[in-house]
Amino acid sequence: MAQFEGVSQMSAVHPKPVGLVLQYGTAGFRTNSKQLDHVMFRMGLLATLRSKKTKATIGVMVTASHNPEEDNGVKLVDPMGEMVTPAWEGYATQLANAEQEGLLTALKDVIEREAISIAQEASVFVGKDTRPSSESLSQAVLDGVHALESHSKDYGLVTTPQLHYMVCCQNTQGRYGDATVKGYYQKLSQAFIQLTKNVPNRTDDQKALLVDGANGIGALKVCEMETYLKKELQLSVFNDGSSGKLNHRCGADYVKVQQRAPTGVEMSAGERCWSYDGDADRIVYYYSDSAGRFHLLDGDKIATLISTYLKELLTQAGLDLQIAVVQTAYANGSSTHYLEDTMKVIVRCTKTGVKHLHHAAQEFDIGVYFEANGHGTVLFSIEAEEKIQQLAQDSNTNDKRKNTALLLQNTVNLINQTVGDAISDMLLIEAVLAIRGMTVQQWDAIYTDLPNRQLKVKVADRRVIDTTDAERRTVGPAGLQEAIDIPVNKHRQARSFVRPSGTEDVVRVYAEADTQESADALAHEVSLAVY
Ligand code: NG1
Ligand code: ZN
Repeated sequence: MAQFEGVSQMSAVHPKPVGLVLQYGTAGFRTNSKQLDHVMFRMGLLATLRSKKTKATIGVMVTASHNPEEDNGVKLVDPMGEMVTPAWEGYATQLANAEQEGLLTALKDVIEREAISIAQEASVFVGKDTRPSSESLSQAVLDGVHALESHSKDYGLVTTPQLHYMVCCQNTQGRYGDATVKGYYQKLSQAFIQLTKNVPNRTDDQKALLVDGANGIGALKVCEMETYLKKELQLSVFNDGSSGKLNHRCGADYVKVQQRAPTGVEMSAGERCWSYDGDADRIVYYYSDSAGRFHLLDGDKIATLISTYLKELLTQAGLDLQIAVVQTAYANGSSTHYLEDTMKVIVRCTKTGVKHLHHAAQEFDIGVYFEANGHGTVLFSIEAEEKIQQLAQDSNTNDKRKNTALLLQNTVNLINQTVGDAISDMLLIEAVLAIRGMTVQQWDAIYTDLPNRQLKVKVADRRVIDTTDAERRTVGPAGLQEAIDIPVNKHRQARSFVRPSGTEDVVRVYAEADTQESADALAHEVSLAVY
């Protein structure tokens, strides 16, 4: 068939290094950018097949998020903006690892197993982050799409959540919004302005924020967004990519893991600051107090702030909707306690990776999900959105309930429900702080984090570690869990677990305890058990 000849010809331009084996991990493929050209071409092919199968537009995002600038990666976006299914992750691995002469066979195997009609039209949206390698790698994706004679739209430089949003808008015929970057800014900024317009006496100080753009796409896009906000937020953007290296001593991952401010941000005591990661799907807030102490407000604090706000609105509106918070094992123990015992909301724990959290959040009327690293969003069920809309339009409703329903409606519009989105999350957090008249210090004081430490351990083969119970315990290799339990039992309020990273060639160690010294010692002791 002519299409397969095109694939053969083009794949010769994007050859696979013999013997190289890669795995579709927590967030797609991720490794040094020099090893990825063939993977990108093949993901262009696979996205086309997925589009033919689903008869919908599929997204391909070229990014390695928080990884160093030298790395790159790719992930596929399914029709409603969600991650692809496990079976297709398997096909991705199969296709990426087929040797050059076996590529057509691997491709035909997917076509056969999924009973794909190759004549079906296809459409693929492509986006990329600001890494130097992203330009040629996204071209390789497009080459893959074109080799199968399919339609593509290249969005160029966009954040990961923006690409998810475009895919969802396209596949819902505009019901979710316009599939343009401008449409995205308009929808979010209008919702933000509506939410904050009745907040009395917002001073310039309250509107001012410091931004660490991680020298990446987030910096670029938040500056574009700012013009739509009509001075309702006043941003000072640092690490905007004009001189520094992506994610180098800056960005959300650095700030969260190192528990310190990024370099390049000039912060004074009490100023509200936030950091994005390399593809702007994560956000963490922080400030330094008058004694110069650094305070981090991570994904757990964000989830608490948002769920408290939503719960209050639901009560005021008299809406009987079930709200839940979804976390991972990395969630600080204090946050889980606060949510369950004080807030009385349902808390679920899933494996690491937003696809797992997203899935769990879909089970509730309102599912707030955040990884501790600041990656998350809120999902509203169709029924929940309908109930909110009915109340907002009901002429028999009293003014107070109606206004609350309108606040809820604008909150829904402000949230990018397709995936965690640092720009949308930032606007939501700012709106909630403004509406509740809260300072960052008051938000921070809702509960106190247990001291904690994250470490990375390099081992010969991280895949030998097998976990269970949402990654909170290991079941292999034999004896490892017992070796972790011994130091855990020596410390107070202690918890620790290990798991192989899906994005880096390391084992991650997490420990928390009643003091920082204890948490540090525990993390160290558990690292020794992993070697
Ligand atoms: P890995 O490398 O599998 O731990 C990291 C994050 C995830 C997720 C992915 C994708 C931690 C501990 N892990 O995964 O939560 O965000 O990257 O970016 O933060
Ligand atoms: Zn990211």
